[in-house]
Amino acid sequence: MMERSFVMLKPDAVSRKLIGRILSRFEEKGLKIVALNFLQIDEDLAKTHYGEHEGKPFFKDLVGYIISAPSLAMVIEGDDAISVIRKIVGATNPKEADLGTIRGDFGMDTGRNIIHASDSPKSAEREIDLFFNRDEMCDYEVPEDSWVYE
Ligand code: 3AN
Repeated sequence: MMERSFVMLKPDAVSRKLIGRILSRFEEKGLKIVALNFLQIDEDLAKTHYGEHEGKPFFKDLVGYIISAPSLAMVIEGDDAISVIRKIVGATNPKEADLGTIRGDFGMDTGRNIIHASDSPKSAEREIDLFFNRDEMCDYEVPEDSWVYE
């Protein structure tokens, strides 16, 4: 099923100049970027985005980390995109994430885990709405699609 997921390269990914290498992984897989926004997230948006973690011991540090430098927010489309992207991203703790995943290859610490990706269709919808207007997403087809999907 065609799905859209919300993905965000966090401040560590941007500041460590990993944007190109990480975006390449999604493009090479056959997924399609349909929206991009480079922004410095403010505290209100960070707290809303991570609302489910409010009250947890790491919440304050998580918000501080997310607002500390620019992030790259995006919407990525593909067949079963939400679960495929979670596999590409890897486990929350980069030390435990499999090598070959983004977190497994680029990270060391849960508090600096490089990237966010929606964990369900419901979160994807909520997160996309939080970061993008409908008219900021592009519907487009490329000839390569017929070489990616049967
Ligand atoms: P994921 O990003 O893999 O879906 P979540 O949703 O459980 O993981 O956590 C959201 C974010 O909160 C993580 N990406 C990480 O930055 C932070 N986080 C989660 N658990 C911890 C923890 N035990 N210590 C520090 N930060 C955490």
